[in-house]
Amino acid sequence: MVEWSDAERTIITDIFSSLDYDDIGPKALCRCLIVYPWTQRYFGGYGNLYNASAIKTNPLIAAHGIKVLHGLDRAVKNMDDIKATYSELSVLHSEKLHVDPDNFRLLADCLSVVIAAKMGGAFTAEVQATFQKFVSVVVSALGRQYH
Ligand code: HEG
Repeated sequence: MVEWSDAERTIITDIFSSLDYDDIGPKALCRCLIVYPWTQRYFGGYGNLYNASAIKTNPLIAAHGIKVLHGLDRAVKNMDDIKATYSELSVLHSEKLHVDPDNFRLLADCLSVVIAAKMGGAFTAEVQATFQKFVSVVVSALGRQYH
């Protein structure tokens, strides 16, 4: 069971309440697809992913990035039971989508980079530590049904 201090809860809630999902979601997913090109294999039906500029202007990718970020919203609202919150989503990624669970970490890291770039100096080491803890719990929960 993961324990969250009041300070950590506040940091996570504050980050997500000021987040522009329509901006950050697409940027994080695009970054993942560009930096780790093997992650493109799951989006074969999304049309043109030929290069970085095609990925960044692909409307299906943008829409999916927004959807993923809204998926994280559920963890923010259920911080004390992220594991159960994601059990169905974990089954979906494992059994239906066959997404290699290593990729959850890669996307989480890209999201951290994008949020850090947006927050600038406000993304202090303390904020980063808390955000890292949050995404680690999410990544672990999403990988849960693979074992
Ligand atoms: Mg996944 C679908 C969330 C990582 C590939 N992902 C979804 C959906 C959500 C979601 C909410 C929609 C589920 C539904 O339709 O019921 N994804 C989500 C989160 C994270 C994540 C929160 C990690 C932070 N996903 C992830 C990664 C890949 C991936 C790393 C591949 C590299 N997701 C993927 C694909 C689909 C979803 C291919 C189906 C898309 C579609 O149906 O068009």
